[in-house]
Amino acid sequence: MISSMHVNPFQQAISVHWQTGAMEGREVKESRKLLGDLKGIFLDEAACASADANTVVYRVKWWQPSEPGSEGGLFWGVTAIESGKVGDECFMTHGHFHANSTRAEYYTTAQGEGRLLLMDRERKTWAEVMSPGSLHYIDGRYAHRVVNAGSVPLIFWACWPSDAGYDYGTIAKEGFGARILEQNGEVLVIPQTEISIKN
Ligand code: S6P
Ligand code: ZN
Repeated sequence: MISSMHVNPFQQAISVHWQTGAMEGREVKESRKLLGDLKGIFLDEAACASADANTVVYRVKWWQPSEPGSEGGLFWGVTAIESGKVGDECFMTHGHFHANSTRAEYYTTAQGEGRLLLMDRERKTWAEVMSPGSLHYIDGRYAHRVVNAGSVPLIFWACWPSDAGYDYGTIAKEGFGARILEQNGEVLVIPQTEISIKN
């Protein structure tokens, strides 16, 4: 018989379903980003303005068992990005640097097809292909954004340190060094320098 002193209070507090991205539990937090929240993020501002601002672009669920900012803890979350485009550009996350550049992160894809855009402080940008089972180690120095390049929701799990923090401002101001467009069924990684006229 197991005495109560051996019962971990966290055990079974949260449950996840790998494939669907379901994550349930009293302490699970939830947020969603609408097109209207992502103004200035997409290239084609006219297309963004003419679309319904209430369109859901992505949802995030996460669990933070330790205080944000505290050292040594880990957070766990899932993001589901809808399939869709603004002009030729695929739906994507806002993207961020970690406020603490020594704090790395893991992503792993459960469903869908996409690209993980990574960028260093010199704006050098590259992409990793995301597909079911792909595992991505994100160095704490790199900004990260996920783009849904497929026809179903892109779902990925993430694990990151409780004191990673967020720097959204740099991306809001300067964007990434490349964009993911879909034209005639082809997914293209276009360097920002080649599309600067439109931005
Ligand atoms: C947190 C982690 C993810 C993102 C989520 C949404 O470090 O990278 O949970 O927060 O994918 O992206 P964003 O850029 O809106 O935070
Ligand atoms: Zn992150």
